[in-house]
Amino acid sequence: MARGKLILIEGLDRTGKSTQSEKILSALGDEAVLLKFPDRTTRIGELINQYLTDSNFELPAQSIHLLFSANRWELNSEIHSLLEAGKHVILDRYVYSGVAYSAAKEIPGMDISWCFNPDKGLLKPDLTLFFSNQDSSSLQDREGFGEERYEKIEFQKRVRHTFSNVFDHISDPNRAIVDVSDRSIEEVFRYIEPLFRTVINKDLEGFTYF
Ligand code: NYM
Ligand code: MG
Repeated sequence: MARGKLILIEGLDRTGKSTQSEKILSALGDEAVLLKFPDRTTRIGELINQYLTDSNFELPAQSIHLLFSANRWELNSEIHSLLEAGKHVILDRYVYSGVAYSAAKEIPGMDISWCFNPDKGLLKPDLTLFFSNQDSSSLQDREGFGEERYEKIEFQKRVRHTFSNVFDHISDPNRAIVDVSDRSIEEVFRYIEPLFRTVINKDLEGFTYF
């Protein structure tokens, strides 16, 4: 049986990642499963959720970084099994968010290379779509923006910049940038559908790893 494909939707906060991930899932039906990182339902995920939603719950930047990575590792073998069973796995955020949000804190010693290290060896997606908008100022208008840690315009600007450095650091020919500015949900979906369908129809053997 052909293995399933690993499709990653990445990007800044509130660029429509979750909406499009759901639309890909509906388009693929029961051939696919959708997983979201952080997965807040595990014990590690509960800690991450607490860190994101409770400003009184502090952790060293290194510790929360390693928890986000640990959260990916705890699902790695499940993702592997799903792909081997022929299911396509759609990921809503993954390694690139992990590196970009932490490195954007600009903590001495926590550079991109340090941040990437604990994720080395994780399954590498067959396709990564990076959702980007022209600038972060419209974020202020998005419902709910500002409720969680990291949802601040200044920080988002740094994350945007850091993502592009992360992409320079981690080479990947199977990555595309999707500019979502001024595009409706349907327009974005029409743009990405041929991209993920092409990957799904490919006959790939074996896996690649970060
Ligand atoms: N985030 C997400 C990280 O800082 N590191 C990671 O490894 C991942 C996967 O968590 N602002 C940040 C990005 C988001 C926040 O994600 C919660 P979401 O998709 O808004 O639930
Ligand atoms: Mg969010």
